[in-house]
Amino acid sequence: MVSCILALGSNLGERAGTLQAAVTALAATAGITVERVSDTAVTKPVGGPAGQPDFLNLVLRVTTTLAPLELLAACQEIEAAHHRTREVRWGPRTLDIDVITYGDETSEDPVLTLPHPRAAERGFVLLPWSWMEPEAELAGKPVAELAAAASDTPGIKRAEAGA
Ligand code: PH2
Ligand code: MG
Ligand code: MG
Repeated sequence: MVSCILALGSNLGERAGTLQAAVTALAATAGITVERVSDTAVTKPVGGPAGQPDFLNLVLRVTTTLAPLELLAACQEIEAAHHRTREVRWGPRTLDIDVITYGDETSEDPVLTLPHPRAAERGFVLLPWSWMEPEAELAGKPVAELAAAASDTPGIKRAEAGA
């Protein structure tokens, strides 16, 4: 069993329903157990085309018996089930599921770099993670401190329950 952080985002369609369905689908996947779900953050888009809608973002603590690339494949299958297409890098999307950490593993593999190469600068990952696990660390640094330093953090709000 390996403990991992996954980050989910949506800024098209029924965002909250999509995220909920994705959590349910991950929990129903053989070899994945969802241990914790963060509160949902309402976040301004970072990068990508101007004028895209706000995201809803959340993070999960999962344990898994899957290998890293199997976990990635399971995430991509669930993205595909939500009609995710990949036309524009960092463009609007119905569902994005990123593997942020896989145990303490580090990898330079461009298919799945571990930890996620931009996670340490992304408030939309770090802040909901710090809400869920105030003591968490990423590559030896407190996630709450990284969140406080991230340039997009000031624009992030906690979604109302049921939003
Ligand atoms: N995902 C990106 C790029 N920019 N911005 C926000 N606020 N939330 C995201 O999930 C996000 C983003 C690439 O996957
Ligand atoms: Mg992403
Ligand atoms: Mg992704």
